[in-house]
Parts: sequence; structure tokens; C-alpha cells
Amino acid sequence: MAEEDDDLILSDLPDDELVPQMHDDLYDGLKEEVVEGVEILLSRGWTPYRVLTEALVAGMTVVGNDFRDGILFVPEVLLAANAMKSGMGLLKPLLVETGAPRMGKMVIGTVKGDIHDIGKNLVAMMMEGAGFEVVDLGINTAVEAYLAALETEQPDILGMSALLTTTMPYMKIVIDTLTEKGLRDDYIVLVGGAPLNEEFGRAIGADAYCRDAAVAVETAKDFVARKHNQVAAG
Ligand code: B1M
Repeated sequence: MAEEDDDLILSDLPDDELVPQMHDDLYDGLKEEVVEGVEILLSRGWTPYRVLTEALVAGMTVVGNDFRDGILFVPEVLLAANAMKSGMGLLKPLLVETGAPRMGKMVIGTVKGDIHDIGKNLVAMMMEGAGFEVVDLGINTAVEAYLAALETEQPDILGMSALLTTTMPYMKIVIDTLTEKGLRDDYIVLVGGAPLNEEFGRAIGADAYCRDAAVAVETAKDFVARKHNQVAAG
């Protein structure tokens, strides 16, 4: 198997074989091969967004399923995540470089206790690509850090990400703290992450739950436009 892989020349593969091969390479945490695959697809005229969704995110879904089913373990998943990040690194400048007009500003972070950042990074990247300025607070973000960033950055939107059922309730702590301080209505609060759903978003008092990065962009645009219309209406 390893010998066969050594002989494999990715650029010789047609798209419909290259993409599944990239899923395999991502699964095996083969960073260089994933990056090479991304480069090849881009050189064949694929849009950065298509490469991201069909080659990288789809590959990560397989990793996620096998992690859930106990077939993969943390070290392997970490390697896959690093390979995914390298591929994303290549796409980021292309997704960001759309020349889109400035849409608004977002502060985003993964909540306290949670170190998953791939989805959050993707949202940040797509938001930047859509013309938003993004301030990324990183992972394991405590309520104090969110509050400090909101005060210094004065964004339109606060985005929070959580991937664990044990950390998603922390979003409510942040929102409740904003409410206590009389700041809740100053920001559009968008939340996301695999274990969340719309009902949870409503229950914790967020403005919206965003299923994926594309939905986050559309929702953000929608809310910012509404906010500007309200301001204009006086
Ligand atoms: Co973790 N992990 N993990 N993990 N991990 C999950 C989340 C899990 C579902 C796996 C499983 O069992 N199937 C499970 C959670 C179970 C649960 O809570 N019920 C789990 C677990 C248990 C754990 C540990 C506890 C494992 C352990 O140590 N025993 C541990 C926790 C560490 C911690 O955070 N304290 C852990 C660790 C890790 C790694 C470090 C190995 C690695 C993270 C690396 C990294 O992020 N830098 C990892 C990974 C990679 C995963 C899976 C496999 C993949 C997550 C991912 O990156 N998906 C994940 C399985 C899964 O989700 N199916 C799993 C790809 C990404 C593009 O999707 O993040 O969903 P996602 O983001 C999407 C949307 O959700 C949305 O848009 C994104 C793009 O479309 N979105 C937002 C996300 N955030 C948003 C914010 C927004 C809007 C939309 O704001 C506006």
C-alpha cells in the first residue's frame, strides 16, 4: 500500500480520482500531499470555495465519523486537522482577496474549555472573503476576553464556536453576561458548531445559529443590512 502510494503522481489523476485521493491523504494526515492536491485543483480552475468544501471539508467529515465510531483516535485526528489547516492556509488568501466592499466587523472565538478551531477558522476566512473585518480571539475564550475584545474592537457581530456538548452551554454564560451589563443589544450574536442547532441558538438568546460557514456569511450580511436600515430609518 505504502509502495503504491509512493508511486502515485497526484497531478496525473483526473479530478474524480484526485478528490477521493485527497480525502484519503487528509485521513492519513499527509500534509504535503493535501497541499499538493489543493494546488492541482486550483491550477485546474477550481474555485477556492469548491476546493475547500469538496476536497477538504468533505474529507474531514470522514475523519469525524471514524473518530466518533472509535476507528480513529486523537493523535490521528490531530494529524488530519493539521493537514486540513495547511490546505486551508493556501486557500485563505484567495478566499479573502475578493475585493469585496467592507461589510462590517466580527469578533469570533471558540468558547472556554474548547480547543476545536477548524470550523471557526473557516468561518473567519469566509467572512473575510465576504468583506468583513474579522478579529479572531482563538480557542478557549473566556467571557472576560470576549468582553474586552467587544469593548476595544466595537464590532457589529460577536461570533462564538463550540464543538463539544460540554462547552456549548458556555455560550449562554457569555450572552447572559452581556445582558447583565446592558450590552446585549449592541451586538449581533451568531453561534455555530457541530453539536448546536437552531433551537439551542434560540434558547440561549443568540440572534442566529449558523449551520456552516456559508450560512454564517449570509446570516451576517442579512443582520448587518437590517441593522444599517434601522439606523437609517432613525
Ligand atoms: Co474533537 N470532538 N475532541 N478533536 N473533534 C469532536 C467535536 C467529536 C464530535 C468527535 C466525535 O466523537 N465524533 C467529539 C465531541 C462529542 C461531544 O461533545 N458530544 C470530540 C471530542 C470528544 C474531543 C475530545 C474530548 C477527545 C478527547 O480528548 N478524548 C477532545 C476535546 C478537546 C477540547 O476541546 N477540550 C477533542 C480533541 C480534538 C482534536 C484536538 C484532536 C481535534 C481538533 C483540532 C483543531 O480543531 N485544531 C479534533 C477534531 C478535529 C474533531 C472532529 C473530528 C472534527 C472537527 C472539525 O474540525 N470539523 C470532530 C468530529 C465532528 O465534528 N464530526 C470532533 C470540520 C469543521 C469544518 O467543521 O467544526 O463543525 P465544524 O465547523 C463548521 C460548522 O459547525 C460551522 O461552520 C463550520 C464550517 O462549515 N461553525 C460555525 C463552527 N463554528 C462556527 C461558529 C460560527 C458559525 C458557524 O459563528 C458565527
